[in-house]
Amino acid sequence: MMIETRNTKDNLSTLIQDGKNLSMKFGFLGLGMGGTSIAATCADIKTSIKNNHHPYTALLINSNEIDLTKVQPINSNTKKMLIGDGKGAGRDIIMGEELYKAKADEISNAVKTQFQDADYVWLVAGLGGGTGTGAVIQAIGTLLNSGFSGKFGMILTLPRLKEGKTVLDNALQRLKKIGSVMENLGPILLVDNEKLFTEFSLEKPNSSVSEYLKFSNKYVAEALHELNTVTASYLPTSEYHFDSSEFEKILKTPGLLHFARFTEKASTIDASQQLSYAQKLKDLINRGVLSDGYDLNAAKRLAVSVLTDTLTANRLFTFEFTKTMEDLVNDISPTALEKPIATYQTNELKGTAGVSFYAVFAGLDLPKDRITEMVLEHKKLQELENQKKEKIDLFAGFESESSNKPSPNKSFDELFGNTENDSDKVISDKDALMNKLFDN
Ligand SMILES: Nc1nc2c(ncn2[C@@H]2O[C@H](COP(=O)(O)OP(=O)(O)OP(=O)(O)O)[C@@H](O)[C@H]2O)c(=O)[nH]1
Ligand SMILES: [Mg+2]
Repeated sequence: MMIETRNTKDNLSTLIQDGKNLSMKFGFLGLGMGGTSIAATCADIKTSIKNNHHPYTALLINSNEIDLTKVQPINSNTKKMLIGDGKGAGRDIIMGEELYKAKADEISNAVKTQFQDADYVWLVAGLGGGTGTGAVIQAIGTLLNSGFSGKFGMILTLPRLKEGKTVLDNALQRLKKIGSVMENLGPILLVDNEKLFTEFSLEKPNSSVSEYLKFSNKYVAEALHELNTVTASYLPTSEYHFDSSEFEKILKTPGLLHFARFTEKASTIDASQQLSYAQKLKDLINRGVLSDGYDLNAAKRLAVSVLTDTLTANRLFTFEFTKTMEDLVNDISPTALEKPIATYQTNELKGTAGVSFYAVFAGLDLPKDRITEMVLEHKKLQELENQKKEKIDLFAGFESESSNKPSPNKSFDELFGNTENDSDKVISDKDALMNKLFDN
């Protein structure tokens, strides 16, 4: 299944992660528990296992001290910052926003220092909580005013449907706000917890949510790093190249960013099977990696890269192959402004690693079906809550046949037994209670 394939450390991904060039030096600004966890994992990526080199860096901001302590970055360049009194924002987005605002100047200075060598910053938040979701708009402001205008994107998680009404409400409020100004911002990479969690739990039914979160964070980090490396490391075999400058354009394209990747064993591949893996690529593009439900027809930009060893490249990258791939992307996104199909080969792979396909789509709208699902779930929960409220009035519509109206002369004690009644407070409480109970 898909997750197995992604998780497998094949030669190719080991090679990609081990000391290749990067298109961009990323910085990660993480907000809240989800945001800091993902940002820390992204910055923990190493380019060379031997040299222990971390090419990225992160600034982790949370209002909950315990949660901030729990995130333990390996990368010693990653910095943490506590906002508020350490008790968290308890799913209150107004509080999350206020706590951030109170430290905005300090954060702004920390951002400038922490990301002075970064080419590009990813603002990371888990949508649904109080801190990350509350602070995300303010943090956009910080980046715009700290020299990162046009040089930042967002990684946002979508909550699972079962996380409850408040979480959905918070997430939808922010998505709506961000969606309305999206055309003026950088790309947004959605990590759909509902989708990934469902796939993960099918794959590993006995695992826990925390195992899932760890897995998904690592998965986001590796996927992003892989894209950043593939675009900078290999020699193209044709005139088309999905290179660093192409990647940079994608990272400047407003709207949703979507991608798919898979690796096929080289031994099972030859040019005559191109239709079958073109179909597989198409299926995986629709299924997506981190999220799905996009209208790919609307993509402004896309790129497909195919990477393999020299031997496989010689028999695979035929004119026919390129044509099949071109037909595929034209079918999926006919109006995209640019759509290079880039094929790469490397001598470093010895014919056993396989063929890796990467497809990236930029400039998409929010995933309609997923947002609709969240809105409907929120509506359903709201209706259930309303019904519950109605139920509180157990005796609504009850009319007594006998006259059992209380005598207004009865004292509180006579009605309710031994209660103090000599203080003003009790008297006014009593009056209020009486009024409420007996509608006097
Ligand atoms: N993929 C992923 N999603 C996460 C992770 N942690 C939390 N989330 C998601 O992020 C949402 C927001 O949760 P948190 O990040 O814990 O919230 P917070 O920003 O700390 O806000 P408060 O705790 O309410 O102040 C959750 O509803 C989850 O859907 C994580 O490690 N990985
Ligand atoms: Mg929290």
